[in-house]
Amino acid sequence: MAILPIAKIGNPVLRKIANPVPLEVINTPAFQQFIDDMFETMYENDGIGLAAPQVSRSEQLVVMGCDGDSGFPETVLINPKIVFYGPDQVEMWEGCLSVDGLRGKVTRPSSVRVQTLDRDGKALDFEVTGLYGVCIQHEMDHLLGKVFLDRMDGMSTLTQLQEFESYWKEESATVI
Ligand code: GNR
Ligand code: NI
Repeated sequence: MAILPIAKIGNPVLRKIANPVPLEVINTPAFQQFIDDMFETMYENDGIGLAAPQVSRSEQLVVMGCDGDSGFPETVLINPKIVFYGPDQVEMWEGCLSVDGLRGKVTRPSSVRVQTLDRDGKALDFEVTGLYGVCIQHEMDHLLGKVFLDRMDGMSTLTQLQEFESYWKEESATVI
């Protein structure tokens, strides 16, 4: 197991389009170890999701997981695609391990249908809503070279963490 260094905004790897993972790679010990390292790195940094470009690997791999009321199960996405966006929108405060100390409000579709491979290379097709849906969209944006700042309507809700705790945590629908 290993905790991997997180690429921060300004690192060009965060702006690249990630490469698909070749099917024959998924079941190799090295790739399975990398998935475990991604989970360890995500938990060490108190994140609820982590995309491979954030650890400087430009590959279409995401790990996610969140305990608690609005939480969701541990999830691995390999070569994921969003095949349907629901009609409704949801606004949520977002943060990013690659954008230290900032929060901002982002409006996104409230439900998405995802087709992906899991960590065994098995095809999955499911629909997600709530924090799970928002997090999936945030992570899949990383595979496109996008961060949540790019998805904000403007910079007027951009907030330093300390000010977020003072002024916005209560009204925030989610736990970051
Ligand atoms: O830990 C994270 N919290 C979070 C909160 C709201 C919306 C998205 C996220 S993802 C983020 C971890 C991260 O940067 N993943 O790429
Ligand atoms: Ni992020």
